Amino acid sequence: MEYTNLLIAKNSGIATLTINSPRTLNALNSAVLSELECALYELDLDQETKVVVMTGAGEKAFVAGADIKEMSEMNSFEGHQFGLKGQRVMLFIEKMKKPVIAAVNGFALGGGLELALACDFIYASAKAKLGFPEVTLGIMPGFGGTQNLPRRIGSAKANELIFTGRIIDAAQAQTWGIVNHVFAPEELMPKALETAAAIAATGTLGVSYAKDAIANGLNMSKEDGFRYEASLFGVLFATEDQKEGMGAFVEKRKADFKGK
Ligand code: CO8
Repeated sequence: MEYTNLLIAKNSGIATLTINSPRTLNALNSAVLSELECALYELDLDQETKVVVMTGAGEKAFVAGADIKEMSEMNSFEGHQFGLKGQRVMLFIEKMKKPVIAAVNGFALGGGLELALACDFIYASAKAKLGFPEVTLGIMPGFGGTQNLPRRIGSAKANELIFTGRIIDAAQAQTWGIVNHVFAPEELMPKALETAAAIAATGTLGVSYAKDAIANGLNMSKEDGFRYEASLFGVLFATEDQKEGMGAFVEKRKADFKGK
């Protein structure tokens, strides 16, 4: 499918998905959300794609939030529908078989931070700024931020960030555990792609099942999570990749994974 607001580049199993409306700092309007939903669905089905790296176009922003101009005209019903539409995208990222890395190159505010938090982990540029300014607009986070941020960093730090609307820099976000690594701006994409390549070189079925176990296990009791892990672990023994990966180790050669 052709996209107006997204750029997708594929190379060696890695798809780089760039939200491309830099004039509005890549703000998420309904059209961008619809395209994101389609593009992520396509990438999840795409046999060639093993890892997705998501970033924003331009020098300034990853995504500066949901589109305030569009939201300013919404009634309660439309606001609810818009929230559900954004949440569908965020939940889909969690359910994708493939890892999605957020490369936060600038502002990640409101819905932009929610999008980054929906990804499996975040790398940030040293000039990134992150926060939830929703309360300063008379609203609250609505694309999963009240659920994903406390799960990531605990409720006390999440409360402080969400209740104040304060915007923090990349170093603070790393200290708080929102961001895994901070890089010089020109290093961000090379480092994100390097990590993506390391993931793509593995038996990606194992990665996919581990993502499933982690995401679903967080919503279970520990005992149920262990049981769920064991069942996924067992399924991997029915795959060619398990035979290939272990066979290659025993035969002292490089594994040639097929993803099946
Ligand atoms: N929505 C729409 N347009 C935006 C947004 C946005 N979130 N952010 C920036 N823009 C536009 C600006 O209006 C401006 O357009 P124009 O040139 O036509 O005036 C252009 O992008 C450039 O922005 P600035 O001139 O403001 O750039 P600055 O460098 O001066 O400032 C900031 C950068 C600080 C990022 C500033 O643009 C800003 O504060 N933006 C808004 C940030 C924000 O509040 N984000 C949260 C939005 S609310 C949200 O995300 C809710 C998510 C859940 C929704 C659930 C619905 C139910």
